[in-house]
Amino acid sequence: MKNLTLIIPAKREAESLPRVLQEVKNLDCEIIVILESSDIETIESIKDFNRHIVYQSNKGYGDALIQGINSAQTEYVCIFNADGSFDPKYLNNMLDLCKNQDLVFASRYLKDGGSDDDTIITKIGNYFFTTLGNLLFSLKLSDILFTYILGKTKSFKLLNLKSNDFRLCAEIPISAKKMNFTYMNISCYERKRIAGKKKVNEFRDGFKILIYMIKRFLRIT
Ligand SMILES: Nc1nc2c(ncn2[C@@H]2O[C@H](COP(=O)(O)OP(=O)(O)OP(=O)(O)O)[C@@H](O)[C@H]2O)c(=O)[nH]1
Ligand SMILES: [Mg+2]
Repeated sequence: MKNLTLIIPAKREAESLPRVLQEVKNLDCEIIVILESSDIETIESIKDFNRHIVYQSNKGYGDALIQGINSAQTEYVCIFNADGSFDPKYLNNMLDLCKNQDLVFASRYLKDGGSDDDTIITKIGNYFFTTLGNLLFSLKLSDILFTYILGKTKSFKLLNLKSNDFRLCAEIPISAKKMNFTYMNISCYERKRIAGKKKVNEFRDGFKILIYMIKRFLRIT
């Protein structure tokens, strides 16, 4: 996996991030952690790991991912959460499949997939946004908001991503479809967040994503 970089966005993840870095320590790939320079606790928590850290110049989940992707030097990148919910056992297969695709999306809602982290609200939300994405943009995805995505770095950069917040989860597949990228879903089991609090607010971020999708459909953004 020498040709892969894990892009790990982290915000107030002092309890989870060290355990995630420990778990991926022996993988033969690059790792870039993106966080805010003011997040002293998280920075302190990983000082022994000697990892490439990018301090984001702005704020937000999308901003962190865009900066991570732009910093990657390898042929492939994979978005990888700092909360322990992404199981690295899928990386090899995703990397293999990506040889013939621009992007590979992990999905919790295919056969053999699942989640220990979903709540009834996130499950309904995901189903709603996935159905909407498939209807408005003919995406053929089964889990639009999961954002465990491995792709060719060149393709990710061509997407010219702009969303600085969780709207990025919808921007990636919508822009990939508009650019006629090749992509596929693979089944994945999401683990529980190790510790700490999730940063997504289902209602505030869900509303932003809804408005974003409508605007993309109407071509006003
Ligand atoms: N650098 C940075 N990382 C962020 C920011 N917001 C969220 N993250 C990280 O992005 C990852 C995903 O955030 P979570 O809060 O777990 O949200 P999620 O996994 O999309 O949603 P849930 O499944 O509901 O937990 C985690 O590693 C967070 O620490 C941010 O503003 N800046
Ligand atoms: Mg999470």
